[in-house]
Amino acid sequence: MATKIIFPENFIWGAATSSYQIEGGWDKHGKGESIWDRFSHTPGKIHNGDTGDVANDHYRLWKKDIRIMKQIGLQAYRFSTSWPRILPKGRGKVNQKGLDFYSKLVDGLLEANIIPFVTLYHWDLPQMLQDEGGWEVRSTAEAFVEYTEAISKSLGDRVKNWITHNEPAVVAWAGNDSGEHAPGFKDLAKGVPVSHHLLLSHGWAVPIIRQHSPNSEVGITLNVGWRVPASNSSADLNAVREGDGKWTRWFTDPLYGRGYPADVVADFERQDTMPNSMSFIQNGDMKAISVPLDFLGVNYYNREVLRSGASDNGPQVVFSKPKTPENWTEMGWENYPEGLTGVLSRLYFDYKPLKMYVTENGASYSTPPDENNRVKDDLRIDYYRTHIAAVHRAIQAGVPMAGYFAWSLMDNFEWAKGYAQRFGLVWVDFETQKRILKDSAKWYRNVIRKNGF
Ligand code: IFM
Repeated sequence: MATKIIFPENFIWGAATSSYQIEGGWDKHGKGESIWDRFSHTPGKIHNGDTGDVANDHYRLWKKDIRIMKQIGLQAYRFSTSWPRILPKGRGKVNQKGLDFYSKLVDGLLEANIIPFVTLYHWDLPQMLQDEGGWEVRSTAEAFVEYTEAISKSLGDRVKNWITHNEPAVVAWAGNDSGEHAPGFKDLAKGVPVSHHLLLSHGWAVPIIRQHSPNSEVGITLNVGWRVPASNSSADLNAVREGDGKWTRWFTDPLYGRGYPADVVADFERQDTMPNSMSFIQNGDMKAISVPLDFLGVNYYNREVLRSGASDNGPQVVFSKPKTPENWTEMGWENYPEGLTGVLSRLYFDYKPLKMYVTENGASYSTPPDENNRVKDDLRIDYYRTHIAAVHRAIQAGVPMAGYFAWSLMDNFEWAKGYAQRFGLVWVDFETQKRILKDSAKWYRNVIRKNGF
């Protein structure tokens, strides 16, 4: 007989999205241009020339989307607010219509008995701030404080769960080092100060949120993968140390008061990218960054088995299992649920956050609707089942898990991959904006009902 997996009583079940990936309405009602508008409008940057101009048209269809959340039985919904919708120039005059949109969305969620989890920055920086240097310059962190003021003053009476940043590592390294994301730089020397200013803006924002949103909980969301060496060679072991250092410890260590990890500073210096050796750090910055948090959000998708020396572009991710759809999602990411238990346990026992959420977890499979309009996405169900069980194992090991958010509520704009990758519990026809609950959404509804499976 299958073992029953039942979660703690107050465990929260949700799903997540982000503004640029679903809203559309990119220039509606006074919204300013974001770096993702600019990037997606630049030929050659996004698969198939896709853009987020319309995306899921959620800016118009949000009521329908709340009804869908209700149908799935979601207890919480994690979404992000678009900075240029609220401050079209990044700072200065507030666009009331932008604030009104989120205010109505929050009211709608609360009426539907769904707890809003608001993320302030899920990558859509106002282009005007990018024109002044973007996150590479300190003034962008100062502008983030203005943005935080505006949104937390407006929603702080009703929103009680806040996330400052989503995946600052991806912002820093995919946006400024590999260049795959907006603004598209390929320069580690930019990425390093970008990471610092992201963290600093987080540290400055937390007390502002607490001021305007009493009795709320504030955290940050980090993407943390599970990295293992392809062999016991010192080169492969070092590839894991380096990857973990750059993508995880570079963020977790300063957030938890340990400063930037010395081995990673040395890695960066070896790459000759650190002129004036971290001179962008000013007095008080590290203290601000390590402001105590109420929770840590973790986004987990896959494992990386790393082999060093295979190319000049750093270690290669090697595949040790047959490349079947069960083992590899369509993103080319390994399906490895054990890594989620590992990541959650490691973060908890290393840094002792007060509590933790899985703020994103999910799989890209493009299973289409059949002739009866049914989406039989069994592979996604298997992915969720095994990963949710992995969260449960972390709880049994003593990790204070408070909730789980599926990525994503619905298929959406998957950044540089455009609409080709589908992560949704809900199928979206991007021509007609028709939504269909996939089998995984129905399966998840049962998990929520039973608080487990
Ligand atoms: O779609 C993204 C999301 O915006 C951030 N985390 C990873 C997801 C899948 O790539």
